[in-house]
Amino acid sequence: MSSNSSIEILSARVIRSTGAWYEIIDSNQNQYSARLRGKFRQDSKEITNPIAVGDEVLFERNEDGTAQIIEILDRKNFLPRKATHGRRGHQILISNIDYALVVVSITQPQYKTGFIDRFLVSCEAYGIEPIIILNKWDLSEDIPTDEIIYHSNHYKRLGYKVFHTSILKPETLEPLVTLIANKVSVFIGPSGVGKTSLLNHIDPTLEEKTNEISGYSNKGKHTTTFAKLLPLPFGGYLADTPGIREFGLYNIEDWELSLYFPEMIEGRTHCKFSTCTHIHEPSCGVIELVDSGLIEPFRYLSYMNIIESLVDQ
Ligand SMILES: Nc1nc2c(ncn2[C@@H]2O[C@H](COP(=O)(O)OP(=O)(O)OP(=O)(O)O)[C@@H](O)[C@H]2O)c(=O)[nH]1
Ligand SMILES: [Mg+2]
Ligand SMILES: [Zn+2]
Repeated sequence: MSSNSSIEILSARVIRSTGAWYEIIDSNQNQYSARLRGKFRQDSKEITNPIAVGDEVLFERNEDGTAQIIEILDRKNFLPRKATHGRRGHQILISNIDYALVVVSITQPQYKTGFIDRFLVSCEAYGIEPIIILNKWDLSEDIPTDEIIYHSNHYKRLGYKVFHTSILKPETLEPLVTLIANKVSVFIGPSGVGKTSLLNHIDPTLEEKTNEISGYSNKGKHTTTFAKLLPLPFGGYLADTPGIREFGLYNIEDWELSLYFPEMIEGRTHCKFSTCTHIHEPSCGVIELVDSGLIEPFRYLSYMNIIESLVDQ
């Protein structure tokens, strides 16, 4: 019906940011280079990048084939990271995520449950479903696996999906592919665990497109983004990120932390104090569960370590 396409308002997703320009893709897979409309104002002083990878936006087409972003739709969630170059506030690493794929390796480097738990807490706090990927499973022949399987089963009992993968065994990637089809997923996890390798094995055509990500982390300006969404051949998007040790936990009070440990949710309702931190308080429902063995010691240890790091912030 519209006779003048230049005033048509369309919607798209931001898949990449390079300073003033954004790459956006619409539902018909048309890609545009886009800029923010001049008079667009940033409402939040806390967030240093106004548009993030993953954002859904409304745009107009310009006559030269580029696009102008006129509105950012509400984000359903986002993962933050501290702003770089000593700036205050935080940047949005990526937004509107269905799954955070928390990748660790069973060896080389050996995972630490403390790291996994920090990632899980961050995801819980930011409203993103975390998926645990224990990678390099081909190396399990060389190492004892009892403890690894114990951890894996425990995370499953807590309600998390856990995948055992190896890039050398393509069949181990199939369940993961089924899960992420038509979803927006992001790999997070420490360096060297195999995030980029997994991505390349999930879709070999992505290899070239990810190369430009490496080396970003410490260079570039604060406007450089750290993630790019790659359209998957079977639908959906996947983003790689360079090794991230952890996400800062912003605006979380110590008494709130137990909300992000699924096994503490019920126990904390029996604490004497509503702001109980479950460390030293009397009549604590969570400590009772720890004492009776219903909360795993390794999980409670992670809890205590995270509480301590909150105090430092
Ligand atoms: N044996 C084995 N090696 C793997 C597997 N996955 C990845 N690797 C190797 O692990 C090393 C690191 O892999 P990357 O994919 O670069 O790791 P990354 O998580 O992307 O690391 P950063 O980009 O630094 O965050 C490479 O030498 C890979 O070949 C696996 O399933 N089994
Ligand atoms: Mg990588
Ligand atoms: Zn308590």
